[in-house]
Amino acid sequence: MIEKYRTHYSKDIGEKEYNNMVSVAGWVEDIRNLGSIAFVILRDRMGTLQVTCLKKDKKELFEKLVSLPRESVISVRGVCKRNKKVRNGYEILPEKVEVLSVSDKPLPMGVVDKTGIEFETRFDNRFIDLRRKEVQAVFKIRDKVIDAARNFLRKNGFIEVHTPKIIASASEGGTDLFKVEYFERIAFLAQSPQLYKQMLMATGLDRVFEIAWYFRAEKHNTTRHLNESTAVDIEMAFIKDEKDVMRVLENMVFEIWNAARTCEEELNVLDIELEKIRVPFRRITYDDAIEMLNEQGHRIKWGEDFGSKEEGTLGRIMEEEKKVFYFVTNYPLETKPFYTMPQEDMRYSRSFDLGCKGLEIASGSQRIHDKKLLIERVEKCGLNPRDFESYLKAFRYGMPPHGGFGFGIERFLMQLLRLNNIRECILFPRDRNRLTP
Ligand code: AMO
Repeated sequence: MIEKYRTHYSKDIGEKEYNNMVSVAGWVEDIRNLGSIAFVILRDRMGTLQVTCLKKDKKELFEKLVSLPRESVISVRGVCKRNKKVRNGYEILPEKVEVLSVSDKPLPMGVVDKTGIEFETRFDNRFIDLRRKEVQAVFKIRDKVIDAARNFLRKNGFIEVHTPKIIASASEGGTDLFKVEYFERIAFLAQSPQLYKQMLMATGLDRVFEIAWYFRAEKHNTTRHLNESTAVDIEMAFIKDEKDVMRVLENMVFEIWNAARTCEEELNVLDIELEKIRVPFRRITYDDAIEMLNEQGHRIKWGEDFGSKEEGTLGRIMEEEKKVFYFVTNYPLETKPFYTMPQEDMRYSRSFDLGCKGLEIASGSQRIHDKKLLIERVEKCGLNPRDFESYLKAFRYGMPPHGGFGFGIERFLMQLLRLNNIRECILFPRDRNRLTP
């Protein structure tokens, strides 16, 4: 690696660099000025290293270093010396220091200070928050997880697509839509790629996925909701029923969980040990789930959706069975969106949710592919088929049986990494109160 300001990262330096010149660059994490000697802790994306400057040898450099405010960005060229007393076994004796950016003081928040920093302060200064290694660890694992999902899906014949985010009609029902001024008309931000991924099933592409954005104007400001979130969305054609889709989902989750388990360094930073999981995941019908919940003192009536309390209880019951993931299947038709395939009795649907330790992290279903039935369901759900004309058209000229799921990336990460606020899992969260940074 040769960059203009650096030849090595802190971590790349080993025996073969000892007594040689290296260039390193990064943020000044800490400066200790002992009068005749100064220690500068420099942080780069791999870790930290120590720059040691003796006043009697390098008076000018010494003054330059000790006068720097913390978090300034510098590049240091110097000789690397073995030193067993320093944490990484070496130190850099500077010959040249270039100051690339001087930080303002005081800092709005510390990077290494152990004292608790207020949640809002952290998110007001997210670029600094993201300098902290436990925060970076979340995003390194997130990258690994998304990469593993992509690889898994591609291996299984899915191609990656990108569908419009400015749309004309609701994909998940009429409420929770963000309006957008679209020239002379009103448009909406997509709640999900639902309608488009289904339309793609009429093209012969057969298996598609999208790392998608969801925009939802949900007013509740909770630790598990974002107004802008991401998901792995898939749609697949020629399925027998929703069970084919569930198999893809559980195998994808199995692979990404195992990919996350290889992030040893990041998991260590977060002090997390990830247990082994097994497929297939436990399947519970909605009716059985109600029974289990009501036995635990809940009072759910048939036809009601589960709230966070019920989800939590279900998670605890599953934990006793040592199940991290579990499907809830066969939901009443009326709890699910218009595109969901009904069972023959028209009471239940061919749908499922995937729970993880008490939180819904994904949902999916077989879809209706019969145009007549679809229009009936649109109307039954209080929507106007005319608002869905371009979507419904795709069902008129040959639409195979199909199904898919939406898997919430932040929700999954939150459960994987035992974080208690979903905002930790997205770089710049959007919620009811936060639109910046
Ligand atoms: P659903 O609305 O259940 O289904 O969303 C799928 C998954 O996306 C995540 N999710 C959210 N995460 C954070 N904040 C939110 N506001 C939020 N809303 C949803 C959850 C959820 O399980 N079109 C269907 C999917 C499909 O059938 O293919 C859909 O959007 O993890």
